[in-house]
Amino acid sequence: MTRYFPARFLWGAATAAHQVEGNNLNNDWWQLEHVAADYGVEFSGDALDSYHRYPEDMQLAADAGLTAYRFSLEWSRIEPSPGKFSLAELAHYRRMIDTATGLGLTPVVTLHHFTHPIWFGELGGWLGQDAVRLFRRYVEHACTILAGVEWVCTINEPNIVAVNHGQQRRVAQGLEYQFVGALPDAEIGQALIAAHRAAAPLIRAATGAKVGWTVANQAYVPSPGAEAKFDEIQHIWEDMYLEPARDDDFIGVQSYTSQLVDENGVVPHPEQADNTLMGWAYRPDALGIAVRHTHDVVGATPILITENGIATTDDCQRISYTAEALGHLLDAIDDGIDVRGYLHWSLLDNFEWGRWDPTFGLIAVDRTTFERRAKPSLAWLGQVARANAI
Ligand code: IFM
Repeated sequence: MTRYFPARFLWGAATAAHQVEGNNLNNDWWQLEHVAADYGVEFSGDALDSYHRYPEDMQLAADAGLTAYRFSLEWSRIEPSPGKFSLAELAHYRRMIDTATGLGLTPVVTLHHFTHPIWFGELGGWLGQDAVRLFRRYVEHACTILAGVEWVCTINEPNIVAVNHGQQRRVAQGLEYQFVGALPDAEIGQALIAAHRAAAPLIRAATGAKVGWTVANQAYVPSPGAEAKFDEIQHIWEDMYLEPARDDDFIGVQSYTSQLVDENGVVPHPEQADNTLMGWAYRPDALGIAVRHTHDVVGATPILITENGIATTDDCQRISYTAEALGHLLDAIDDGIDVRGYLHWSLLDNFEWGRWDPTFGLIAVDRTTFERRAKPSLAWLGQVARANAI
């Protein structure tokens, strides 16, 4: 049976600057990659050289039939030192927007995707006294190149930022890095919420774009009797970041897997043969759980799937995972949830934050020649986009 998606549904793929551009020398991740190299953290280096090759990346997406491309601006390029803005870098990102639009791809622009300039970290990062004002000032300058952009995400996965920066904070306090079971740091989370709340109205006023942020949904499921712990975990992990979206134009749902919560908290997922290359459970149904939970919290705010995908070397598995996830998404849409589009993670096999082996891409890249090779899943998703149906 053919099942259709709503009219004007966006079909696209997503990337983030640091994961594809290369040579982002001036951000905290580049710094971390050097400091943590002895612990097995890999370098982003040239990444995929998408800083120069983005027209080819976008062309491949458009030729396949996709209608949207989500990418991020790199704050550390735009504001290399405090208060000094690069007009050339702003012009670079404007060219990306124009290239996407020229190819028939709706740009979905993220202003902050995990990285920040080294100087921002030196001023205390998200807990620095001036963090919100500094982010707002960067956003003000970013707005100068956003005319005509319809979708703007302020901050990507603030809940994961709060986990990562929370860990850095623990280490700075002389505590151990928690490899398992780390929770988002609620104080950092509150700073991110304040930054989002300061930036969103500004972007709306300056550009008329739809503004929202994107939350990493865990699709938590309670084990019997663990409802109280489940509520606590869900609030600290997700709901405190979803609640501000009630005032937004959309909420970005990012979903990969699902996890159980018992009376002790999130149950670590065991090693299993069908785990993805991230070590996550193979759970295409997570997208449906994530969308429904998001809807329960945000109410009428429209949903955009800003990330969903799988790290695998088996492209047939990528297609099956995505097909099944889209089926669950359609079930939620059929139940009346307002979903505006689906952006696959990721367009390219990219730098997975310290690792190169988890391949999420619809396109493989030779990292010595930078040659792009579209995988069958790109053509498959393009066909779904053209038919607007599965
Ligand atoms: O690669 C990341 C992305 O940067 C943010 N969301 C999850 C993806 C897969 O881990």
